[in-house]
Amino acid sequence: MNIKQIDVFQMEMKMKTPFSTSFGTVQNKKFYIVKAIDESGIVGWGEGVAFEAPWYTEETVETSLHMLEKFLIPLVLHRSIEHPNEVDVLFHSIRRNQMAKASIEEAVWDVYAKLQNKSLASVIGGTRTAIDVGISIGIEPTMEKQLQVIEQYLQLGYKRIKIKIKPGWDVEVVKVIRDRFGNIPLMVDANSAYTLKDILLLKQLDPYNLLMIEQPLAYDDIVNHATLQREIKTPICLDESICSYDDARSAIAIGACKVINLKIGRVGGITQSLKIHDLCVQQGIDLWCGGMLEAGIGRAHNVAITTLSGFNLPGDTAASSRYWEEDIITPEVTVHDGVITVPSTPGIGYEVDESKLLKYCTSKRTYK
Ligand code: OSB
Ligand code: MG
Repeated sequence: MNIKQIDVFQMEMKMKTPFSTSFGTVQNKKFYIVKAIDESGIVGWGEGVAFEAPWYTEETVETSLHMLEKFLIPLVLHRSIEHPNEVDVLFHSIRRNQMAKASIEEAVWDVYAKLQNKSLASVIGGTRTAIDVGISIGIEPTMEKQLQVIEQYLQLGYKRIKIKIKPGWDVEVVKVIRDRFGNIPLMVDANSAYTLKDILLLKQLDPYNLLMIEQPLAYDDIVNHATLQREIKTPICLDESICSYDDARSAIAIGACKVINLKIGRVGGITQSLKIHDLCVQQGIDLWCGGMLEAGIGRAHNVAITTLSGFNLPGDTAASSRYWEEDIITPEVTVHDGVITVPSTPGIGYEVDESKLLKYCTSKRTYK
């Protein structure tokens, strides 16, 4: 491979409904798409998953664009690359900025798979032809609305319900959901809204048989998660705390989590994701693929990574229509009875509809 041109499309797409967590609400989603074109004319796609503001990790759309233009694109452009793993090596001299790195690395993986005429899923060693999915539901303005939304997605067949919690919206909400829906597969995600002082409160979740509690404590605090896990029965899943293979290794070594939510962007790309996947398999840690409210390209990459055998729990990769009036890929990602059928066509397996891409594009830059 030799990437001769990279286009970066800044995008703005309005979500059908706002999505709220303990730290922020997203509706008008700003993000960007990376298009990499190889010397043979093959096109690969990646999606930047940083948000506009740094409430989830430190990256933003603007920091990603800066890193791409000043550092990452120059490292990749016009370089002969045998395998996408080399992109990860090229980026070693650059600290963090995982989402920026992942967006371009994804595009190179897509080119690579298309050059082999194979699906991205098969190129990375994925074996599943269908993946089970759950749904992540934001904090709703009222309990009644929250229950309605849960009911709607249960009827659509989603295999696991995840709700967001924060202080003042936690134990009681779980109790009401259990009373209404019985023993459905249910989990909660705190997005770092608690501290160790809340240990007694978090213990009150134990009787509700939750699949897990996701990221209860600070994003940069693996040690206290280990302390908390010794005190509570509910398995802890880490999201924000795991930004690299070493984070995963450390967290597992000290017992800070029993489950990992993997997001390709948060860990710096597919090569790193594969390493973390293999580590989880080897260490017996449950693994599933999280989401960043992606449009179709990011969603397609999530589908591909989830075909690896270590992804043993339903992820957050819901249907395109859960987020968007129209997505920028054809076909859109669809869910039937809680299952996504994995495409077997080359690369990410979905076509990018460039007219829709341009419809939601607010500015475009070309690097060559
Ligand atoms: O914590 O997993 C999270 C959305 C935005 C930021 C962080 C998170 C989420 C979700 C939704 O839970 C995942 C999705 O449906 O894409
Ligand atoms: Mg989370």
